[in-house]
Amino acid sequence: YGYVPLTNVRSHSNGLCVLSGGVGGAKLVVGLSKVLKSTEFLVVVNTGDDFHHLGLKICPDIDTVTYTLADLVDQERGWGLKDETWNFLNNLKGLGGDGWFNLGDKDLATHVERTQRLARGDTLTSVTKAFASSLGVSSMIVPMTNDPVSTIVETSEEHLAFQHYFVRDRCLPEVKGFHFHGIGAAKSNPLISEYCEGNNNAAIVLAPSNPFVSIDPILGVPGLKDRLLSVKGPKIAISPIINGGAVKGPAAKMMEELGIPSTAMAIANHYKGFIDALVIDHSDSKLFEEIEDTGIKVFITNTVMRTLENKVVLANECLNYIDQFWEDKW
Ligand code: FO1
Repeated sequence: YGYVPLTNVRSHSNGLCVLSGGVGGAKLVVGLSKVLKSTEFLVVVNTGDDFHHLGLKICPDIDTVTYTLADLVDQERGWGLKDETWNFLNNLKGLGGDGWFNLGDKDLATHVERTQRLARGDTLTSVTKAFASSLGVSSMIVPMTNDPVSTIVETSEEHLAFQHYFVRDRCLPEVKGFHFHGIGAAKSNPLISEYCEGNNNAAIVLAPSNPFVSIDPILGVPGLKDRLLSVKGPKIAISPIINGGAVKGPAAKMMEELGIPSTAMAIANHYKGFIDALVIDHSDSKLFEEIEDTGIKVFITNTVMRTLENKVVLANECLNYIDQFWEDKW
């Protein structure tokens, strides 16, 4: 991380609830964490990517957000810990074990300890909070639910659990659809409703995460979407599609396979009915009118977050849009 002037720090007393997946969402959350106090925003994280592997409970998006905020994430991969070693994985492979999912030696401690704590009855929320605190992260990171939900990718051949599709099969199978196993019985994290209760004017921000496999599982938890809609602040999404492609991950490929054009316009249509505004990149400025015709307000800025400065600027821009909403300048 480079030098970022602290003059960016600002107050945002209405509160903000950001819905996030892994890598892309974590980048925006870092930006927000540099300009807001940790008490001023709640990060609701997707748990549809979670799975059991080698007897361990793995929560990739929670770990990515936590490691990123702790400045411990491997910047190049976007997930896992920096300065990682792979002795466990290599030895496992040497024994003929299941080595397709890359668990680093340091990262392994997180999964082992989380699995232990869950087995003795702790909730995923309390484990997440404890780990964040141990890593020096004061931001409020909460799983969408404490109950098990698994994103299933329906492909032309078979139904695959998300990590099997994403990591083992390298997103190669053709996507036909998605469903979220267990979601019907999942209770939304009570901390989200509590936050909405205490911050009735909170803004809701959908991070530039994959709409199908990161944001939809969160909005699909029974009652959660309506609870978020009931708060009075603006609901804003940042398009994960920039100039027809995704910065990282399979969002654009998924859209093509589903017969949806991979454009910011399609993102607007996907979130229509939930969002008031969509933040798009300069390179998509030609879509301004077409998107605004749907009744969704459009803001144009730089949404590519390569540097820390990019992240802080985008976070600040989102806060400016939210302020403008209250000043009735939309
Ligand atoms: N992503 C990969 O592409 N390959 C991996 O082997 C891999 C391992 C892994 C281990 C722990 C962890 O927290 C994340 C890991 N990820 C890996 C990332 C993860 O699959 C994705 O970030 C998310 O699930 C998509 O949001």
